[in-house]
Amino acid sequence: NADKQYLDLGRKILDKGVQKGDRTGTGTISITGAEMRFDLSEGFPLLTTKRVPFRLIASEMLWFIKGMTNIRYLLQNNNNIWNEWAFKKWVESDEYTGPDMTDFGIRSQQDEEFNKLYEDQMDKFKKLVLENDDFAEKFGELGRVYGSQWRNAFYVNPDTMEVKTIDPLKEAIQQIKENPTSRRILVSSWNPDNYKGHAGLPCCHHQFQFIVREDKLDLVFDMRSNDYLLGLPFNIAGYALLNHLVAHETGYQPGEVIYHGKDVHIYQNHLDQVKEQLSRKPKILPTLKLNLEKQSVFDFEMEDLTIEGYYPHPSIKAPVAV
Ligand code: DHF
Ligand code: TMP
Repeated sequence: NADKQYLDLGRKILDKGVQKGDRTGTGTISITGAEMRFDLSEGFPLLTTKRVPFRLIASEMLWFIKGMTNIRYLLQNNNNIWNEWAFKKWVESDEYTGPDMTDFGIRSQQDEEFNKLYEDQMDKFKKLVLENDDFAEKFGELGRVYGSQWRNAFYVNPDTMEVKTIDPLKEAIQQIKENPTSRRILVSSWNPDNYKGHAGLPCCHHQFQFIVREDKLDLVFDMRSNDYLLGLPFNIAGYALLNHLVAHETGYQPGEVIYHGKDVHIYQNHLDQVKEQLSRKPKILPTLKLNLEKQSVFDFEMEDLTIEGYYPHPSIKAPVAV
């Protein structure tokens, strides 16, 4: 069961994890290395021990699949999960003239007065991204995040030093169709220059691989760094959705989704929420319905994806570390 594995991992982090500072200044409890396996024939792994918003997971996944890296599409779908990382670029730029937003992530949690200023600026930011094309192009853009790595990667030909582009997701799907025994069907989003800040946030789920097993398609995904409470439930369901879509196009049954976590952590300000979730009993998993009239992974839109039979425990609110 998906929830059971997820909760067991949470217990393990609380039990065995070490306290660790982190980039965001929040502090975490962290373990190194974890695996979970989700057999998609047992149901769609959208956790039931808290409500996980499928609509946000689906629009984020379509955003990746369509090769987009600008948050405008997400905002058009009422999806706010990437706002902070685009906002950060704006408030750190010369063009920003509002009140100082240094460390807005932490300060908005600690200082109510500041939080009001922050929310005003964030509203203004969202409106600009939605309504002003020039602004959106400049500040809605997250750079070389998933969409560009999946659909528009580039590499240098070592002999000529010529730069070439490639569509890794399309290539991977092609390989599944033409060369199903291949052990090289892999899409990677990690670039050696990630330290130089070309991505709004260097990719956390940084590679995935498809493996055909008899009549089934498995997907293994790797996460260099994983926020147990907020990110992980999205990541599991997101990759399960991707595997369903690719299996549908290539004519396989969706098999297993296998998770490999590396630095898997619980933020210090998520401990109460995690304990609340650990006290809950898993319920039956929902099912995913695809619009079967669509063939290609690249043609799916939000209205083609529905979740049925989802009766989760209530949602659990928690602040995201920026
Ligand atoms: N940074 C950190 N520190 N943790 C993350 O999980 C994370 N994830 C990112 C970008 N940066 C990150 C992209 N994915 C939420 C979930 C996934 C996600 C970003 C944010 C989140 O806040 N989820 C809330 C609901 C949000 C809403 O309803 O708008 C949740 O309760 O699941
Ligand atoms: P880092 O770049 O310092 O590792 O911070 C990234 C944080 O975001 C880290 O807590 C992991 C989390 N994260 C997820 O868990 N899942 C995701 O899909 C994304 C984008 C981020």
